[in-house]
Amino acid sequence: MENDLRAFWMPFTANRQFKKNPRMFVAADGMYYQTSDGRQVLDGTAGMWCCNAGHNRPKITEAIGKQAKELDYAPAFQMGHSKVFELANRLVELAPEGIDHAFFTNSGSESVDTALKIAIAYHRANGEGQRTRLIGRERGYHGVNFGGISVGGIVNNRRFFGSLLNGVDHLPDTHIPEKNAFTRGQPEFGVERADALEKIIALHGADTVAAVIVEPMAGSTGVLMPPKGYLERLREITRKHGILLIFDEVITGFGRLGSNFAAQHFGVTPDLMTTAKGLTNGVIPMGAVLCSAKIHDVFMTGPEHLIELFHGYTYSGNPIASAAGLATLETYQDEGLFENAANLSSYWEDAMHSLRGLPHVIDIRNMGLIGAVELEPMADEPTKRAFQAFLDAYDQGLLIRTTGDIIALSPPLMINKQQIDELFETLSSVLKGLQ
Ligand code: PXG
Repeated sequence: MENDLRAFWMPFTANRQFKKNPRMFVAADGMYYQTSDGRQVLDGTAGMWCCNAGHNRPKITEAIGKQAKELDYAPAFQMGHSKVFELANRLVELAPEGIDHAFFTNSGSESVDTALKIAIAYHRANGEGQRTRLIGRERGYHGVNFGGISVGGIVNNRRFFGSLLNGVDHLPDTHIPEKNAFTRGQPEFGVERADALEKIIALHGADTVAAVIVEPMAGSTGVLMPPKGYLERLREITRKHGILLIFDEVITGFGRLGSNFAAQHFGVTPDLMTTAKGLTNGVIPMGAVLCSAKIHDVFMTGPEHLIELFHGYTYSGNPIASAAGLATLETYQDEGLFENAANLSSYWEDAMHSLRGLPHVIDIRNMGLIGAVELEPMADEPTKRAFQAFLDAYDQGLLIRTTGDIIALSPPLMINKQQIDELFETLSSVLKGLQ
């Protein structure tokens, strides 16, 4: 077995440990995975925050097969096909008012680097070529390409990879457990952390800053909620200084918080939004950057035969991905999945907070169909306790994600109350058994 598994260098995985004791899925349907040893595992994470409609959804799988037979590939540059235009229109309809255009990519990481490039190029096209600085946030996750890790704030994703992009600065994170532990929804404390932006801007000069990028709710770093008023404050400050605001909605997009996007959930509209994951239910790689007409239109000047933006990918708007995207959005709508997430969010919240008081639990946070349980790290062995919880949960028939000593939950939006009960019964038994 060890030999068979050698060639594949697995991403973000403890390769040697995995290959000694592999965990393999062979099938998936609805809310459940099936393992190679014939067990059903409840999907507590929607794959990796992407299978928002659940697994093996007929509309999506059929659309992919049909499209593959009809038009398998069309060149992405200087050629078109109808589905990608249709999908762009559907996305813009779902987005908040003022977001009018979609640029397609193949992943969240590519969406982030695309958005950062558009922001810098926008200022240049607008006669402000000196605005090149990018501001991210500590503990931010914006994928793994050079732009994304430069504005990102997760130390292990940065420290091994050289000097990264120049001219990047970071806001402080918004995690204040000493004041906000066990908050339901948005925490009370921390709006002043947005004011750090004024200081960063003053340090560099507003006219050198292109964009601020944040996750409206930080997912990968352990589910950190925006404090009340925080996103509004960021919007106010960026607008005042002519700086673009980018929301990285790779996780929060497509119903995760019970609304189309986090922008609508919080009532704050950015200039650009990055998406991926739930766009195609994770079934086919695809991402999209959504932006305002103000940004797009600045590029649409000059001679009409010239390319306006020197950026794009071989698979931007690939026909099969576009068909999968359309079928996914239809499934969300037909089944009322965003509404289901909104309706279940208080049941989910109560279930999350029922874990309070179990061994090692030092914080619980939740919003929409997202939750995190933070565990006290083992002395001298950070991350080990949560990873043990992951292994035990898998053995007991539940898939969870962990980051540091934080357990993150984000089930498919098709989940029902009975499955929520099943999820928390298993998790509670796992937590009770931890060293
Ligand atoms: N931005 C955000 C906010 C993300 O969460 C990316 C960009 C990058 O997307 P791609 O498609 O390039 O992976 C992400 C990805 C986890 C987990 O368990 C989270 C992500 C990916 C894998 C695992 O928290 N987020």
